[in-house]
Amino acid sequence: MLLQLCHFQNGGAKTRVGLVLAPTTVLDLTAAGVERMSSLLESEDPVAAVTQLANQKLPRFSLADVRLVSPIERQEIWAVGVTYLRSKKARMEESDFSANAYDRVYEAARPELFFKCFPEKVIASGDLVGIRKDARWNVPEPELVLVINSRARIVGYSIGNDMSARDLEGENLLYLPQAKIYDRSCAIGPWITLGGDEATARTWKIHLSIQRSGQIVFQGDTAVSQIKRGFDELVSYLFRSQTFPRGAVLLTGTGIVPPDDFTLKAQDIIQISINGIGALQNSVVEV
Ligand code: DO4
Ligand code: MG
Repeated sequence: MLLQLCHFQNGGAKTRVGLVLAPTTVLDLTAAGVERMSSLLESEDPVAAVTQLANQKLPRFSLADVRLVSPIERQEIWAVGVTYLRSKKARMEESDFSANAYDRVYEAARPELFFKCFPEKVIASGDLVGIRKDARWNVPEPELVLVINSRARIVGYSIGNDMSARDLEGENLLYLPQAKIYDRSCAIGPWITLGGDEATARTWKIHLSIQRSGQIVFQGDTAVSQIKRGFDELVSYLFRSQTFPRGAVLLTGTGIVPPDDFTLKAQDIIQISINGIGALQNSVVEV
């Protein structure tokens, strides 16, 4: 059974932990004493812990009446690149002198892992996602997110947008951090889904649509099954010679690439959905 854990605010500034009871209700787990989502993610059996809490009589709210907040608490945000053939081809086309690097990393044993941001920089579903003012080719990267606890165990999944400035990335590989890390460059949400194993996640499909002035200006699809590397392989490289006492989240790469003449504009609305999880929606602002 899949369970969806969210962070929400109900009028006040306090962020509460909730269990989403599909399709429209949130059960308030903070009323049962859960102050941090990580206490559940770090437990021996997160699904059993949440199921036990859900059996209590707890306050319920309508999803429409609460504000969803980023589901990431204190985990570092990492990403992996060039995990889909589509991404490798796009990267090779956008870059003159780095093309060979992308070709090599796609085939290499060691994946391309990069630091994306600290949790304070992650924006929630419904917030504004950023495009860089000093870039001319900005795109969303819709990605499945692995939520990993401090013991390197994948305990959940979410939806991520690894916003990227392709002109900077293509100009010089050394500009990758600037292409990837800036204000509002990472959206994750709307919640964390517990209870799915890798085999289940590999049946999921990812859909991206971008609306401008009420019209869809791009849409595309991919399948999680197209990710070249196993989830355990990715997590084991991330945890090599490195510990994550507060856990980590890992964006698993993009398999949807808009055409080369497409760039995002302020006020575009980006929607990324993964069946089995939900939908992440953000409109775009220049930063
Ligand atoms: O080196 C480029 C990063 C590529 C990336 O973020 C992706 O494939 O998703
Ligand atoms: Mg990416």
